[in-house]
Amino acid sequence: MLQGTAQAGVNIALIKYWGKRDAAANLPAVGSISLTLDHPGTRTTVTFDAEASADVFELDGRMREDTRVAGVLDAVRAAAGIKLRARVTSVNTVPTASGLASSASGTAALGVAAWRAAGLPLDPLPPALVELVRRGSGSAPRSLLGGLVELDKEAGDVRPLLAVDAWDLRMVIAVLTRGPKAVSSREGMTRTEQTSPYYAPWVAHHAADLVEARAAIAERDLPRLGAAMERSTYRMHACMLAADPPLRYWRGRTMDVLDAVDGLRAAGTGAWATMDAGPHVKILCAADDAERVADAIRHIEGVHAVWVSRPGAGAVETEGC
Ligand code: 2P0
Repeated sequence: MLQGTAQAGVNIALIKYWGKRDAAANLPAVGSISLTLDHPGTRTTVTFDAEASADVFELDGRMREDTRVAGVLDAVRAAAGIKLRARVTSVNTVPTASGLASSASGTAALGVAAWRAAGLPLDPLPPALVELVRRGSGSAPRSLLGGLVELDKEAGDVRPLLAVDAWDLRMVIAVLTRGPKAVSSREGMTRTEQTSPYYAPWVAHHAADLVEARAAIAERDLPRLGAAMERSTYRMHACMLAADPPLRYWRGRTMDVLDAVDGLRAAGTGAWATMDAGPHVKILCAADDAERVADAIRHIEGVHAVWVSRPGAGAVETEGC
């Protein structure tokens, strides 16, 4: 019996990925820059078992069918030259498929657990592992690394921009729903690519946002990084809103939290918002401002929970569940 367990944190994109240049290889049309968080994310155990006749996948105590899990397991089996079927047991600490980056932490944890279960080495980070994780979920390779991370659109690989403890940032997350989103990111991207007249301009302008964010990170310039993050966010959502039918992941309460962030900034607190394929608002700020930011949004109607996260480490092999 071959077994591995891994833990991966969620990552939040500051400069957004939306759209693919090669759907079959799941290669992105644009690069992205993200912050991996210390939020526990997903913990997964993979057991390749000679007794097992089929792969089985249990998420949060319930059996699931998931072609992406099968794809990751097949790729690991091919890399390791094994044919054994696997039992996969996974625990998610963020709501699944809700726009809180559970697919990134889930796929990264699965990839590392399966890789180690098959006895393959993790250090240095193998390109084949990055690729199979990216094929599972385009945002997931970013959770393999800690701190600020860039995913390159050409090769689809990842590189660290700034280590976990190099910049004491916080991400304050307003959790606005518990349920899954109506349209998956994958389906939403396809619809945007095929129907949004703003998709081509989104791709064309994207490189400048990456340049700006890299420069801001190099200088530890939070207002500059926050502004670049908000621009990338609103451009991505404008492009989605122009799809046919429109993709609108926001709720009224999303706007209420965004108003509160604008209010904080007008009153002199450095706080910048981002949203993904879901209604939740993630607010980037300095460590010293995190409690003030959390207090400003905690009592807004419809805010289920507020998490304050620090920069976190990349996916790691850990003890069994
Ligand atoms: C991101 N998102 O950069 C962007 C911003 C959502 C909005 O990456 O199709 O679940 O598996 O590559 O990774 C969500 O996309 O999509 C995502 P696939 P994934 O974080």
